[in-house]
Amino acid sequence: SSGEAKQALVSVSDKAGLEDLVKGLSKLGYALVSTGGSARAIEGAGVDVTRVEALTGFPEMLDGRVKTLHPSVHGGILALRNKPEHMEAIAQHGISTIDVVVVNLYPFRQTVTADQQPSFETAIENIDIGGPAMIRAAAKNHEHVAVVVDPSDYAQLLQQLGEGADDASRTAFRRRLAWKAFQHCAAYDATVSEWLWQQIEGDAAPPALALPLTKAGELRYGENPHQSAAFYADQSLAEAGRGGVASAVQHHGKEMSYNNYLDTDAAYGAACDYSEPTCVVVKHTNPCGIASRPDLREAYRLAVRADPISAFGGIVAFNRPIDKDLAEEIRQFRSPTDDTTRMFYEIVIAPGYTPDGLTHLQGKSKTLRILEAKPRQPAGRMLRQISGGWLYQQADSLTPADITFTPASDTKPTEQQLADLRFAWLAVKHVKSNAIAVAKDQRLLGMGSGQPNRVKSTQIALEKAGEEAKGGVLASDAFFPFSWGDSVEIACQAGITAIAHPGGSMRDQDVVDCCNKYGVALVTTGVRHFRH
Ligand code: 93A
Repeated sequence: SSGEAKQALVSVSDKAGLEDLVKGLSKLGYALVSTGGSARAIEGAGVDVTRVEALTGFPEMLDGRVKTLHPSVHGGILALRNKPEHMEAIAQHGISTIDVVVVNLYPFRQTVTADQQPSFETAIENIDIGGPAMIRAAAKNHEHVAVVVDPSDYAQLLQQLGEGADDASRTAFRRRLAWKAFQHCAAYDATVSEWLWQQIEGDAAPPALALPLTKAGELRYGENPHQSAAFYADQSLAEAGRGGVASAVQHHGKEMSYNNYLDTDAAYGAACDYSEPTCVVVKHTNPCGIASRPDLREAYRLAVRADPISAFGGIVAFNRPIDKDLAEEIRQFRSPTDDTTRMFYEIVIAPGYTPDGLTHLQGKSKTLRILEAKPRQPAGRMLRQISGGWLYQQADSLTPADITFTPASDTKPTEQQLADLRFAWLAVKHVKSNAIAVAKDQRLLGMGSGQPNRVKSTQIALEKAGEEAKGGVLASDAFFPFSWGDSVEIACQAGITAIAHPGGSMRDQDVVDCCNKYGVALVTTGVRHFRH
């Protein structure tokens, strides 16, 4: 603004850091222009401010829907300072340039994810129009305008506008601000559009997807040290309190790695699916030990014993808070295969800790990562990347409570067997396909995972269970492609007394005949739990 004071336009919903910012801008010689609530806050801080109505010669209209949408604002932001025609045009209309734009938007996401659900009309009123218009205009003209959308950038803004900074660093800073500004608007629009789709079609897969993802952390590397990596949080889930492992609090230990996040998500997802007090031990995203017991210490010991070799260096998840006694047990428990060695884990995760439980667990080792997260609810949408795109599906939220276990053989399952089948069925849901789980007395005895051949998964699960398979139950995540000498017969011969599978194979009758031959109880679930 030739000759006159430089102008900064401030219109913020989030007033954090505003006082220091406006005092700093004023000290640097900037004249402040602002909208209603922001202007009142600036006056409150004792700084002079011009109301945007004075600039536009127009009152705020339509309940605030039109506040800043005016050529006096947008001309002042968008004019190219090095183009004489632009400068003449704004001068003709008495518009002066705006050099700094500080805007953050109506808190749409917080509004629609609040515990008290807003009405449709209230949500609509929270869609910011004038704010993004200013942000985008300023970001487009970042060659001449600094645009700030994030209060954590205020300090650096003041520093860059001050005398110390050189032109090259100012230019680079404005470009970075512009990048963030477009990112801010894109995330905002993504949230609005996703909410709108939910109002129309609920959980159905939308025709297009844009997600409000923000980097939540740097990761040292990806699955392997030669792969760079970072971690992005889904803001809409985080703010709705459904952030799961992504929003976990780390109380202790080394930095989380890429593989740590994957494995912890698998472990906690499985643990939180069980309603009884349960411990799950995971290695490489697969549960290798699971046990439910009223006494969590006992659940923990049994979960480790299911496969102590795999549990070593694994992730241990609980669905109940950890107290001092349990912490002590985790700290001292020795390897069931070699009692000179204390068990070592990468991570312990639980929905909470008693104060002395936490102190005790911290004493286990410097490196042990101790996490606390809200009990996980499966997210509505699940996305996975393939080359060239993403796959969308609704989360597999079925639990045994939703499923009817229908007897299919001459021998009917006992109550005890049914309870164990439910337990095993929940286990296979969390094991990579082809998944087979062998369980008895509410604990996993063995599981076979990830084999391309179901017979092989069955053999592995039975081998792990060993002698204990006798009297146990077996669950299969998908139907048995039956032939004699196949999984079902191997299981019957190993002493399994009850089997659950989805059913639906052309060869179902062969499976039934085989179970009848051995007097084994067979139930069908009608649903499967593939996990690829
Ligand atoms: O309703 S709007 O879409 N229409 C506008 O013209 C407008 N100009 C700024 N919302 C508009 N804003 C937004 O008002 C800003 O993005 C900011 O979030 C908020 C600041 O209002 P106040 O200063 O009254 O608290």
